[in-house]
Amino acid sequence: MDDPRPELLDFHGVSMTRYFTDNWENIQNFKARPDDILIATYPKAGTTWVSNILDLLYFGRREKAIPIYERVPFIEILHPGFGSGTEYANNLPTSPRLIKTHLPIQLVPKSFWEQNCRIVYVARNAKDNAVSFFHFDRMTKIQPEPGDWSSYLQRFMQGKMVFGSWYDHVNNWWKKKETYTNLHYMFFEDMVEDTGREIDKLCSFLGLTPSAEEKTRIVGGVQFDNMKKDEMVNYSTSAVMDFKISPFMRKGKVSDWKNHFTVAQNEEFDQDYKKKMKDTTLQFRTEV
Ligand code: PPS
Repeated sequence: MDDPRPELLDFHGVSMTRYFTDNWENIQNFKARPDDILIATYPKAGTTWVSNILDLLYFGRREKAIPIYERVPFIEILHPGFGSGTEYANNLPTSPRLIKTHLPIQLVPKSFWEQNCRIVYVARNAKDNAVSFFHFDRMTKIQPEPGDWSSYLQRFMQGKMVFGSWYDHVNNWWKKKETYTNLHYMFFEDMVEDTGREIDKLCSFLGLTPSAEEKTRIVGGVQFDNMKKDEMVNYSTSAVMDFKISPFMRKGKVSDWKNHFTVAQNEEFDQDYKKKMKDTTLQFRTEV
């Protein structure tokens, strides 16, 4: 991709880039179906992991190899390297349709709410999320230049990331759970700790009853090392990522933040975190 990297822009109070706003009319008018399942996350929280799990639960092993970003369209994207998310979603032959979004809750197309669609939200602790996002922005040509780690972390705290503030994102989706029962809120750290247990919870939310054999196959298939090798989920087929800089399936761990945060950065971050998260019951683990 020879296009220059995009600039951050302010979109209804949320930092975005044109790749996620250029198709806005089609996004807002998207017609969700009652059986659609929306996979919602702040970027780098475990979207691909949960997408792969859901795809395997519903459709098993597919005969034809199709990359995850076509199987689970990213509804708000519009870019030559990825196509249009709404078009992919509208042309999905599957039922249910699995659809990915990183949108903060207030920007989600209203038909998902009107149709009372099931939504799986995945959240990841802020420190690891920031580290993962930093490496992703380094290697993904359609993201703004990340700059150095220290300035990146400052911008993370200010919410000047693509898709806005992590703090607002995870909190507003968490609040929604109080009034919208078709929302299953998951944590990346829980998935790392016990993938099988989290798949069981997911299945009970979705009303699925896989056989013990099927479950074992899925739990094994979605382990980090297996997904890292699988070209259909590891994004190695994407033209906009430079794996020489960093792979998409990078480490898949909890606590990698400890290899990035200095003591001073950690103190400043913790102080700021306490202020921003003081009114929520939402709790994250930064180690397991
Ligand atoms: S994206 O671009 O927003 O869709 O990225 P997303 O898929 O949400 O997040 C990518 C991070 O999730 C890690 N990952 C996994 N970790 C453990 N096990 C499995 N199976 C797995 N699949 C994806 C991936 O490695 C990225 O995290 P980091 O910390 O960068 O490794």
